[in-house]
Amino acid sequence: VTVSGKKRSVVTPTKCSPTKKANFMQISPLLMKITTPSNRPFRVSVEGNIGAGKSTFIKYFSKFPGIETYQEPIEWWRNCNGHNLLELLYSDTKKWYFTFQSYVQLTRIQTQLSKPKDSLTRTQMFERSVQNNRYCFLEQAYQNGIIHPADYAISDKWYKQVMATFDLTLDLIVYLRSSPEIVFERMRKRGRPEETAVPLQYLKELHEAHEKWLMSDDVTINNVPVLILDADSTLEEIHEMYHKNEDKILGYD
Ligand code: D5M
Ligand code: MG
Repeated sequence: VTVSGKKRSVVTPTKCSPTKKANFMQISPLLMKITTPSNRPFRVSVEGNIGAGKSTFIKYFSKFPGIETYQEPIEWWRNCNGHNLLELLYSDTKKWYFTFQSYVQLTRIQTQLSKPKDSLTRTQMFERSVQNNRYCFLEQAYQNGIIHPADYAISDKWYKQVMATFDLTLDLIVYLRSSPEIVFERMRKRGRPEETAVPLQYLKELHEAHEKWLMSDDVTINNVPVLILDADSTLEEIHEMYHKNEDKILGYD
């Protein structure tokens, strides 16, 4: 499949049932042929359900030389001119979803457009992405009737305009693929006050949204190579997996 002059890597998906352990999969060798535009660092986003271990992943990679990491700016969402948007979102999801989305998307654009702080920076790593907002969270909210089709249409138009105006492209997506039951337990243990009432059903819907987005062969939904890692594993196994894939993840291969 040719996408804007470059080959897209194809990962053959094996179905991940929410109740079964996700399989660790390797990326296709085609991924190695993808080159980064020379005028900017390699851009990788880390994707996965709530509690999949994105922050742990980013912490692990932040110690490497030549990498800049960007955790989700959750504190900005908790304090937008004094308003806790995350709390509003979970207190009345239908009412606040669109509002939350629009602010989160603005912060993601700001983050993803960050100029490298250092001339030696070879890799920028983001926790989630503008692509995620559009094809994962927004999509599931629309499909599950949480947002009005008019709000969906407006978000889509903004997304298209923003993508046509700025270079927000990614070179790699790392998908921390998990089972909803496992991340549900992790979320409860972590105990973020805003998330106490988040039901397992929501994590199941988010899981499906990640699957539809990242396991799809439809290049209009995703044209970025995806590296899939099993996020249900133990921390020890997970570290080994990270170590094995370091060069790919950092764009050194
Ligand atoms: O994600 C942090 C929290 O923010 C978690 O409750 C999910 C929520 N979140 C993040 N992005 C979105 C969008 N775009 N819509 C709705 N909710 C969102 P965590 O996975 O814990 O790092
Ligand atoms: Mg996080």
